[in-house]
Amino acid sequence: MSYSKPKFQEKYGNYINGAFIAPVDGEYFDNHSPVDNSLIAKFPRSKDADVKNAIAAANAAKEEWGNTSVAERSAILQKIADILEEHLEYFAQIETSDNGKAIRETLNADLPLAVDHFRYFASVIRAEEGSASELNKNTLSLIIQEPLGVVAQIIPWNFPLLMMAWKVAPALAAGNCIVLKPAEQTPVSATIFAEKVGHLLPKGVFNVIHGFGPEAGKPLASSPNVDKVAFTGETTTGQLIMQYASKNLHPVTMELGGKSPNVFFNSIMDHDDEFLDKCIEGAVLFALNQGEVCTCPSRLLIQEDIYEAFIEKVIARTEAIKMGDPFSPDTMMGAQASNDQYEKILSYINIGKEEGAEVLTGGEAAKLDGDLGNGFYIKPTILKGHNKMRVFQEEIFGPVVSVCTFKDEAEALEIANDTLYGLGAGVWTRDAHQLYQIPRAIKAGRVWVNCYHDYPAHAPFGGYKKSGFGRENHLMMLNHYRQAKNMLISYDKNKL
Ligand code: TXE
Repeated sequence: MSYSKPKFQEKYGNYINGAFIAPVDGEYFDNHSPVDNSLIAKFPRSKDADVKNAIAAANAAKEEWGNTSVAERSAILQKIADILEEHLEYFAQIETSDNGKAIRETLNADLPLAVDHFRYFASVIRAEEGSASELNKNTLSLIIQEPLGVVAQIIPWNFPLLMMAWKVAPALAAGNCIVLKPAEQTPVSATIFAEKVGHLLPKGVFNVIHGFGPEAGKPLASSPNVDKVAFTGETTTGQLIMQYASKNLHPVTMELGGKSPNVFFNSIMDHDDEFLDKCIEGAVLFALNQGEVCTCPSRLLIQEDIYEAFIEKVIARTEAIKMGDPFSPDTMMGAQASNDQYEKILSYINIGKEEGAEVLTGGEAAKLDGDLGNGFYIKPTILKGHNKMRVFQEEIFGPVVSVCTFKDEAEALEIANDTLYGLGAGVWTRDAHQLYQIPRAIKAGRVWVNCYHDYPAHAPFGGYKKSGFGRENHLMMLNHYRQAKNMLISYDKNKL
């Protein structure tokens, strides 16, 4: 099977009230593919007026949608999953065109996970039961959950379709209407999603607004006419969005940056080659999705007595990563998502060198042949240094891992927790005590033990510290999209 950039329209609209609509002031921006910097299509450069129209459509739809039965909503979510699955290869090619990631990842991870997300929330709402308790023989307390109404959702460019699924599936399942703003770097999959599944939903339930953060994202997050703001992106942007939403006292959920430690204890070298191979793969996962993952294991901590032997294997495995045409099924690493991100990553590699970090492999852009030469490719890079360096402390969001050693458990924990962030972490060990005690002591919302980068829909995901709050995935996400109503019913004939 061969894959390529699909054919696109010259121009797309915002998706409002069940139709594609031109922006009010007629302005568009060009969206380019990071694979070869070729033009994909033009998208609306939306402003306040467009955002208001989308919010009005969502508000007009919320009463009826909020009153649909759980069975109806579940059936629609299942159909959405079916359609995504039916067009899996098409969507995978869209994601590769727009984001630059390798097709083997979009086919095997982004799309199947997105499909499963809709299936999970379709199922979980059918299994829910409410709560009723008799407070005394004449008083019944009933707890029911009601949708919030209209939710604003602002998402990033690293997993455009999957981040959309993480936001849209639980919000619809809980009975909300949505105004979604995709990142300006990756507007395509949300648009094609609306084109393919929009007809399944009543008009106004799902709306997509394109444009830039300050022009389209800000009026959306600031609007008094939405009931919640959900955001995934950079920590400083999250702080701004909280300020906008606070004016209206609107609840927010924030999934923000990370600088995740990946900690390897010496027992991994104990007589088990298969497990050791798994550990090496786990260390090299810093390059997954070109390192553009909020949980990228971007700090590699190795116990000092195995450092030389282990890092040698990690370097060899890193150098075996096949970079190249993202549409080729055997390519493991594709392009960075944008020129801005490419420049930012290279500048961090230079910062690391200036700080005195040693480049163990990579450390520069990758020059590819032909049209790919216009794309944004960076070699997977390992920097050796110490945890006070900026390359250990700041989110690079690229295929760059900073490695250091530790003596013992106490030092491993001190380094692992010496970060502003607390999104993900990895712990690799054969020691039964470390298996439990180390992840228990790491301040992060998700700690993988003897694995990494697994994102099942039914396991909660979210940050500690400056990585945000609220949880995505898992049924606990539903409660971020609804509010509890308590009905206190008296059956007493006389007494108040
Ligand atoms: O992210 P932003 P950017 C990191 C990564 C990257 C850096 C900047 O290191 O280099 O952030 O990337 C919208 N009001 N991450 O600028 O700004 C924006 O349009 C309302 C990590 O792309 O967070 C987009 O839809 N909305 C991260 C979304 O916010 C605003 C994922 C994300 O953009 C806005 C992405 C505003 N004032 C980048 N400004 C992660 N950890 O998941 C921007 N937006």
